[in-house]
Amino acid sequence: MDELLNLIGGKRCAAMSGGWIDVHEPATGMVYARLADSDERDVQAAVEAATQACAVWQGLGREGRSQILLRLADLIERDLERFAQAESRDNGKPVRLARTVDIPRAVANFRFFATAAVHFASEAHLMDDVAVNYTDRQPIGVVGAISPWNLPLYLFTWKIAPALAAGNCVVAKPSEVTPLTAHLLADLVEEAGMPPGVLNIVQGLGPKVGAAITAHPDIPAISFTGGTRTGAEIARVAAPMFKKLSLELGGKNPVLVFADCDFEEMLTTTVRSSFRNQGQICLCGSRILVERSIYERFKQAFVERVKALHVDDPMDPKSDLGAVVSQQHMEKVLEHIRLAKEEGATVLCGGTRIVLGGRLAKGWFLAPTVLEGLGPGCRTNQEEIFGPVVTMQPFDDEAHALALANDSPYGLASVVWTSEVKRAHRVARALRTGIVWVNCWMVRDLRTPFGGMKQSGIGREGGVEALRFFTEAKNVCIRL
Ligand code: TXE
Repeated sequence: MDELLNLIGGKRCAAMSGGWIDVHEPATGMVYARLADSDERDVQAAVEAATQACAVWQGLGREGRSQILLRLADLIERDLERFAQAESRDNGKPVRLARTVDIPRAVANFRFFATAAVHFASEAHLMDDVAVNYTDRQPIGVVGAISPWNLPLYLFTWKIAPALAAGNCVVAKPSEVTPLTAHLLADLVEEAGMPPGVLNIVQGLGPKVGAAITAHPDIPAISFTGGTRTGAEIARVAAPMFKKLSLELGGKNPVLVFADCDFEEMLTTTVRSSFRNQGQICLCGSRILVERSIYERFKQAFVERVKALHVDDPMDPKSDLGAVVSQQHMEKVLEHIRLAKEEGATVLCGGTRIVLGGRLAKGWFLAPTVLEGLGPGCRTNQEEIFGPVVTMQPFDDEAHALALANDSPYGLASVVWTSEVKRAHRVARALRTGIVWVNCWMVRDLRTPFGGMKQSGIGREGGVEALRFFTEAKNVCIRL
């Protein structure tokens, strides 16, 4: 059985506890690897290694660091197929998706931040004849990165690439549910020419490894993506230590469909934005709001398309949906569907587990599910489900659409479908979300700020925002 190890000070090692955690393959429900069950001792060793490596890493300068990160990107690209197969096996997502989105975007993250850091400029403020101020943005030192299971390598690299490019050394923890591609990445670090200790990967459970990173006094900044409850716990522990925090949390994203939209384009994209990655993307639209005049037409066409989606072996290139990530998560989603029925929902399609044959007989597959008949205030429309489940609600006019859309504790992303430019601007301004897509979804420019309002988190990632987060701004004022 494969052993998934830590990377500490350039060495691959098991946990100091000697313990292991089972790692499951969602499509079969079977254990296929074991993971180092690390704890605060491994985090301590990683922090020491990272602290020691800071001088070497910073001494390489932006150009030197950039070249190493670009080499790492090339190596991931060289091994793309291996990474894609691993991601699909570990997470349950269709291999086609891992091959075309997850792994290429991990490569893009390294390429983008490797070059962005070289071009990152800082400000100067001239006070007439009195003085000149310049802002020196220096690396923080050792930073923490804690990432989730839904887009494992993609979100892991989305954090570590800017942190490293900005000159920091990193203690990173992938999700214990999907540790495989971070384990494979660790194998490439030395080949890329990265000095030992610059990137440390500590595998293991959130309440042990994640909590130890959060509480460690020598990690002054933490970038986290995951559940809102975990984000709140990290904020609680970090606040008295005045740590810098970037928290990317959950979402309950509205999709606003106006009658004047391009119907076919909207329909195709809305099927994707609802069920891509089995609905396990924080950006998926889970509350579909449709103008009443086209509600019935949309409902019929949408349900027909959703019923045609092919849920099957993630390794089969024809599969639209694979398995959800864990048994626990499957049960959580099924419990939400049960609750929705109790709240009075009509299940238009799906609503059940799918049992496939052969080696997939014990896999965690769910039918894509469309619900209607629920008001905005019920739990189904308020709580993040994070699975292949969407609700539909009709609206009467723009004001009604906005009231429904903004009636949420979350504020991550929203999608607007309309052909009217003025409406697009008006509605985009009024939506209380950090990201608004108009007539598209998941179109990503890595220079743009990424993050949410309300319970979707604090701070922004991406582009200059990420490089600012991973540096300390120091003003130097010189008398003229
Ligand atoms: O996430 P956790 P879970 C949402 C989604 C999902 C729910 C719970 O609704 O159903 O969160 O998922 C680490 N201190 N999202 O429980 O636990 C953990 O090991 C420090 C949204 O799987 O938040 C993992 O590495 N770290 C989402 C990471 O936090 C801790 C993506 C995320 O896991 C910790 C995933 C602790 N006390 C889930 N406890 C998104 N926004 O994309 C756990 N961790």
